[in-house]
Order: sequence, then structure tokens, then C-alpha cells
Amino acid sequence: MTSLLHSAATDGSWFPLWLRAAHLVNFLLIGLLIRSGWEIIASHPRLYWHNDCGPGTEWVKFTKDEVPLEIGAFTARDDQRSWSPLLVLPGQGKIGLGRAWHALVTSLWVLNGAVYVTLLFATGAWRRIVPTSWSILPQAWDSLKIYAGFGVPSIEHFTPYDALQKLMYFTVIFIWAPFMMLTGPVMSPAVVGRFPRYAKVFGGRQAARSLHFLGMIFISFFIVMHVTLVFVVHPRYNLPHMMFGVGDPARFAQALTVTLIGTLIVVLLWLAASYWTLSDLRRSQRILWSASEPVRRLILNRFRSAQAAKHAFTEEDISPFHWVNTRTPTKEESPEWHALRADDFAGYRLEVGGLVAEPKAYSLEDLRTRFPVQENITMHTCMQGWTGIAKWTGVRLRDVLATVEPLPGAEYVMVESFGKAQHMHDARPVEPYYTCLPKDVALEDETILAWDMNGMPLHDMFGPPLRLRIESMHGYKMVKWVRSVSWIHDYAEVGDGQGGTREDSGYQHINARI
Ligand SMILES: Nc1nc2c(c(=O)[nH]1)N[C@H]1C(S)=C(S)[C@@H](COP(=O)(O)O)O[C@H]1N2
Ligand SMILES: [Mo]
Repeated sequence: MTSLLHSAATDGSWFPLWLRAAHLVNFLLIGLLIRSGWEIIASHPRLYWHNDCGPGTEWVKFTKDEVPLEIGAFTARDDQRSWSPLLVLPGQGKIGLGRAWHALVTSLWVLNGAVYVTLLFATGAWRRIVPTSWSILPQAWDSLKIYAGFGVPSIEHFTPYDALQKLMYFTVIFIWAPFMMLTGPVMSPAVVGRFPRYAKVFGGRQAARSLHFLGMIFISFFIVMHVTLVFVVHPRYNLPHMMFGVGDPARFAQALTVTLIGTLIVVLLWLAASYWTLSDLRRSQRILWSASEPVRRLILNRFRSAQAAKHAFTEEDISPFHWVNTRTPTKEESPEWHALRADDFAGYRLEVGGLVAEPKAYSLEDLRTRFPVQENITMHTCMQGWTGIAKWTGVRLRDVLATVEPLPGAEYVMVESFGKAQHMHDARPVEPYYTCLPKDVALEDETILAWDMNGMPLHDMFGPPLRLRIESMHGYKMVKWVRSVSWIHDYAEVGDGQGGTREDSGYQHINARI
């Protein structure tokens, strides 16, 4: 038996190259996922167990700010934190790029995991990880007792892993990783818009977010324990195994050197990812989002919101508190809006034009009487991480668009606001907030121009006289204080060419539903 063990340990069959490579790649990618995950948390540093994100209902928060309940007194943007690029990816509050990294690395990590698990089963190596007898439990307990007494199980127990180690690795690979892959998609408004019941499996969208976060805490602890034990428990075997595939204590010094250099390189790559990203934001935006686009297109872009159609939420689910992202435009920012507001928007006309045969303009009264009124109870998902459920009443954008005849080449719908952007990418004076919608999104069943929220005319903070609702996308697409709707040929021709204010100045993507 010992000689058999010895041969498996020394001829490299226990730790083949593919296994060692997948391990290294996983180390790099998990670090990128954790770091970009923290960037996402920084943009709304509060975690909740239910869908409402009411101040004071967090179970944990990473900010000292207290939020008054008064509407818009403290906005979701005020709440955003900026953390160091040494800690998070990319850092400096660049949430758009943090999300771009998280999306991209998720695909790479799933791919690496799929290759690893496939080879695990194809080569029979799964036996080392998957327990096949309940006797593993008492054996693991024995190991645990030895560790608890600061002892170390003897080397014969490691074939190649001891019972406790096997149990932990099994948990990480076959329980933790699928758990992260199942909770992650609940963050996507496209996924929960299309499959609202899926979020309920985890107790709702915020509960899933909290569980995803706890999964991150678990793996962080695991990594610390794992690394410590590798160095404490028979390191003379572990390190040569990990580096060269052979349990040859004679090569320990060499393995230690390679391990330390390798770790240093990985850590430097984590940091380099941040500094590279921040060194040219526009280039990073383009590269990172394009890299994840094929996968997003294949899956997420096909999903249409069916929250109202499936009666995902009832009046009871309506959130008592709904975050505000951006405050009502001031008199200086939009005298026009204030003039209209002064007589209750009686003089307001929604302009519907652009690349059309004949532009139209509709008063609020026209909209109410000429089109079917639609009421949707839906969940608003801001890419920062907060949500809020509300009932929105208005008319379908597609019904309004049907009254104008688009000219050939009209591919996108641009919606412009009376409100202004908070800042511009290149620090020029702020321009009106706008967004461009791909045709299919503009025409979705649940895409509406809303005038009521929870049965009441929109509060000034929430975008009167009309605000856009797009239930399969993030909040930044939902223009408040809508001035006009226009068919355009290509979003590259308007603004800074990225598809909207948040895309231009926040490095988001025009069609990122993640
Ligand atoms: N005009 C305008 N509309 C806007 C924004 C903005 O800054 N200006 N912010 C968007 C973002 S990022 C979100 S999350 C939602 C927030 O909507 P709420 O304030 O009604 O909750 O508004 C969107 N619409
Ligand atoms: Mo948002």
C-alpha cells in the first residue's frame, strides 16, 4: 500500500498538469471576482434580507451614513463609496467598470471550472474529491480533533487528501461553486424580470445578494485556511505536488520558491488589472464590455420582462421606501421643466420624432385618452445593487412609437430628459440626461412611459411628468423627467457615442443586463 501510494505521489498522476493549471487560473480569477465584487458592494454598501431596501433594515452595512426617510434627502448616489484600487477592482468608485470585470471574469471562471470538472470525471480523478462512503464523516472528525489540538494527521492519511480536506474540497467544488453560480444571476434584472419566481427560491433578490455575499465570505475564509494548512501540514509534500505534480520532499525548496514567485505574480496581476483599467477608462470600457458581450448576447439579451404578466408582485409587495437616484433638476438646471411644473404640466408636450416621416407631440391628456393604460407592479433594480417594488401606471412606449412612421435606418430609440447628467466624462459642462434603447427593448411589453407611481402622480424626485420604465434592464436606462423620444440610426452618433449618459460618463454598457 505504501509503495503504491508512493508511486502515485511521485509519478505525477495525482497532480497532473491540467489540474495544477486549473488551480492556478482559479486562484487568479477568484481574486478578480472578489475584488470586483467589493467594487459593486461599494456602490451600495448595504445588505438586506428582503426586497425593500429601507434604511435601517440592513443586516450589515459598510458605511456610517444614516439615511433619512424623507424622499430624496439622501440619494443612492450620495451613498456610493469610493474605495482604493489596492483593495477593489478597479477602485475609485468606477462601478460600471467593476461590473464589466465581474461579468467578464464570471464567464472565464465558469469555463475554467467546467474544464476542470470535466477532466476530473474523464480521468477518474473525481474519486479523490467526491466522498463515496459515509465513513468520511468520522474520519474527518478525527482529523478535525487532531487540528484542534494543533497536531497534524500523519502523511499516510493523505491519499492524496485526508478525509477533512476531501470534504472541504468537495464542498467548495460541488456545493459552493454551484451556489455562487445560482445566486449570481439573481442580480441580473433580465433574469429576474423574465423569471421572477427564480428570485423567490432564494427569498428574493436582496436575499440572493446577501447569500452571494456570504458565499464570498465563506470562500475568503476557506482560502485563508487552505493556504495556511498547505504551509503547515506536510508542506514538503504539498508544495512539490502543487508545483511539479510530485510529492518529492527533495524538491521542497524549489517548489517553495516557485510558489512564492507565482503568488507574487498573481497578486501583481490583481493590482495591475485595477491600474490598467483606471489608466484609460474609455478603452477599458470598450474592451471589457466587448469581451463579455458574446455570452451576454447568447443568454441575457433574449430575456423579456414578464413581471407584470406573471403577477410576480402584488400591492402588498410595494416597498414602503424607494431610493432616489438623482434629485429633481434645479431651476438653474431646467427653467423649462420648472415652468411646466408650475401649471401642473398642462403645457407639456412629449415630442416623438427623430428619424420619422412626421413627428408628433402629445400632451399628458392625449396620452391618457388615446392609448391603452397599463399598470405594472415591478421591481426596480439599480446596477448599484438596491431594489424597490412599485406600481407604475402609464402607456406602452411601443404604442406611442406606433403613431410615427420610422424612416429606413432607424434602429435605436433615444429618450431625453429635462434633467442633467451629474458630470461628463471629460469634465465639460453637464448636458441633458439621455439614453438609447435597442429596438427590441423599446418595444417590450412592459416598457412604459409612466405618470403615476403607486397610484399617485409621480413625486418630483421620481421623474414627472413622465418617466421611462424598462423592466428587464437596470435603473440607469429609465430616464426621469422625459422630454422627448426619437428614433435614431445609431447610438454612436449621439452624446459620447456609448449609448446614454451612464454609458458615456459611468462606463456602463448600452445593453448590459447583468
Ligand atoms: N434624468 C435622469 N433620469 C435618471 C437618472 C438620472 O440621473 N437622471 N438616474 C437613473 C438611475 S441610475 C436610476 S437607478 C433611476 C432611479 O430612479 P428613482 O430615483 O425613481 O428610484 O433613475 C434613472 N433615471
Ligand atoms: Mo441606477
